[in-house]
Amino acid sequence: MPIGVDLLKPVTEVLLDTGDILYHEGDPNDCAYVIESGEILLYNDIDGQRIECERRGGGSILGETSVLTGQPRAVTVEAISPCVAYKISAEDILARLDTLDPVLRACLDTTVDFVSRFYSEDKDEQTPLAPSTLRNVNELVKKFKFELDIGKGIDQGEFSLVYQPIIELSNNRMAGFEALMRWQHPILGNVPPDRFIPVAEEMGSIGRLTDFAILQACKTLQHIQSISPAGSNLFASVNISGVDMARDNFAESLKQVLDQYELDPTCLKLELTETALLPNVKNTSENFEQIRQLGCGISIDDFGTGYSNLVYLKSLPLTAIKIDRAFTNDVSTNPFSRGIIKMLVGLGKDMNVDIVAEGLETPEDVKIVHDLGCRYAQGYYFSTPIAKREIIEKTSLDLAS
Ligand code: G
Ligand code: G
Ligand code: MN
Repeated sequence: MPIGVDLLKPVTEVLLDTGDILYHEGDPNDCAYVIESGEILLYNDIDGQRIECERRGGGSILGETSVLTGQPRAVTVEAISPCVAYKISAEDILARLDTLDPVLRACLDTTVDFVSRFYSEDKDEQTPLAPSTLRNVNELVKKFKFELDIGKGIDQGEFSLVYQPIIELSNNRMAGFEALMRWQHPILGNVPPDRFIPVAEEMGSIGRLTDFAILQACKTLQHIQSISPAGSNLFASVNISGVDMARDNFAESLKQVLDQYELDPTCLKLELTETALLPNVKNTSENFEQIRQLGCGISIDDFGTGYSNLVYLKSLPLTAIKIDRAFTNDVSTNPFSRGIIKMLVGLGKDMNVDIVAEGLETPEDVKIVHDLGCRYAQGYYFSTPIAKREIIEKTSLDLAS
């Protein structure tokens, strides 16, 4: 389960030259380091004599023992070749530790105890090289790099939103739009959200991405509403992560953006993908309650896939269910898909929740989901996701007709 993003401190990159001291024996511990490349030497200074403990290279973690034992640094650490490392705060490590499976936690605690005793014993003179303890270091380093790139990308304007119209089937008009994030990476080019959102959720930058999406979507909505009074009923749907719901004052920050753009809160809908398990913390239920009190909508996205869970329907204050395209793309040939949609429409009526059919590509599919009773529809048949300028043009044409 992801850790609440407010608990995660940003990862920072540390570059060392040969001879640089990372920390001294006896220093307080406040972080650990994952070494990507280069080599460092761990040593003690005993009565002016340097006693070397061990060398560590790429794929090692460093400084973890004092973080885990809560003791000051047991050794001095010096770079013996140029190093690239990533710094992780002690708080972050301890928060991650709290999420561990209890059996693994016991293994770790026992090992820490063992290692502490090992460090207190006399050493060989030949300074052995410790094995890399992180088998997944490449994967981990890739994530760190990606996370740093996301942070840089936000600062440098590499992220943008595109907008996909959502149609009210009773009158075939645009009722709102879904904001979808795009990332133009300077080297990798266009990186799809399926690749960067999971990393941002795991590493902590999701909060900044969500804030960006909410701000930009509200700005676009205000722009459209200011052009045409008929646009005042249009809504913007923004995808958020389960992790966002665990953030301190997330609902309060939404209110500030809505106030800033003078938007009616009912015009903002948050789409929550049910594949992301909701962190079960106090903040989550408070945020849900406050967001509903504020008047914003809350939709369950991609319903019917992933960790599909009817308990969510029962326990969350939802305003809409978006049926995943897995059930709409074969609706004309598969009676099972039609049955599921029919069931969800019935459930929606009982629960007073709107049903949105996603991923519609043909007029036949649109007719079927309309006949089955879905209120809203979205998909390439109506429009692919389009740029801000285009959605503004499209809405002014649609509203004028
Ligand atoms: O637009 P595209 O099909 O590439 O989107 C793929 C997935 O990424 C979708 O499931 C969508 O919900 C998710 N996604 C797109 N934009 C955002 C965003 O701004 N925030 C979050 N959390 N998810 C997004
Ligand atoms: O998971 P979510 O519903 O947020 O995903 C939205 C994504 O689905 C968008 O990135 C969009 O590109 C994609 N999408 C929207 N309409 C269609 C469609 O009609 N067919 C297919 N295959 N994908 C679609
Ligand atoms: Mn969505």
